Amino acid sequence: MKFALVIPALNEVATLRSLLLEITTMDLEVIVVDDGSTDGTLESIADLPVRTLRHAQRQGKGAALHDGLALALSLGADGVMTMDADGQHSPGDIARLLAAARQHPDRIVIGARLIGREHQPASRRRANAVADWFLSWACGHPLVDTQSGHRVYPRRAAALARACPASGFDFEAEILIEAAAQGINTVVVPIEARYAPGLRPSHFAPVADVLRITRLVAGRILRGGLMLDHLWRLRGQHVEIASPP
Ligand SMILES: Nc1nc2c(ncn2[C@@H]2O[C@H](COP(=O)(O)OP(=O)(O)O)[C@@H](O)[C@H]2O)c(=O)[nH]1
Ligand SMILES: [Mg+2]
Repeated sequence: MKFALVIPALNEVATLRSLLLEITTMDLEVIVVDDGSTDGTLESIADLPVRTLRHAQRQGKGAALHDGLALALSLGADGVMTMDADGQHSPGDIARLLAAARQHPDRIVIGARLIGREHQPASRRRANAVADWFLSWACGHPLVDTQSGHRVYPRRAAALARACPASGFDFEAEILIEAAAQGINTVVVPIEARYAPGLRPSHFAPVADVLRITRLVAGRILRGGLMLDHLWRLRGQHVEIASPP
């Protein structure tokens, strides 16, 4: 299978180059989508063998993923991995996520931050748990770490981005719901939650982004007539963890 890797980046000059130096040795078509960075992010990687897209102005993480996924598909990728640019995802996990994608070619692989969860700020952990619960409801199968940006989408799921207008951090929730509606399930690969000291503050706005995600998910549940059958289906089900390669 041929995989592409899409990295959305907003002002990541401090981390992106060293991240890419570890990745460009791998057999992956790497696509960086720069979202109107003003810190020289793109210039800092100009000599590296990666494809780049640039938005003149910030459009949001979802908008960046949209364009990256579309380019990956146009290059003929069978699956598309996504990964953050700020060093919170480790290149050391890439092989495990790809192995899970090969094992489960019809599922979305979620790199879920289950290792060292206690390092995640408590407020973010609570917000994630609430998001996981509502998204599991909307999708009709159990989910964990639905806000994780480290994933592998099979081609069929990546193509659903076209049906997902969300342009911010809500995109990653929307595509899970869209995929579930098409019968595409998920499988989890546990990864470490990395919160190094000195990390730049998150772009995730705790109130505005949580509201956006809640509105989106609640809207889908309401439009689906409350989806009580989904709640029923969730009873006794557990998240499926991919077996190690
Ligand atoms: N393209 C784009 N990327 C973004 C935006 N906000 C965040 N990102 C990227 O999305 C990833 C996750 O963002 P981050 O602020 O670290 O959020 P967190 O890790 O979920 O707290 C990083 O690679 C960022 O560069 C945005 O507005 N546009
Ligand atoms: Mg981050």
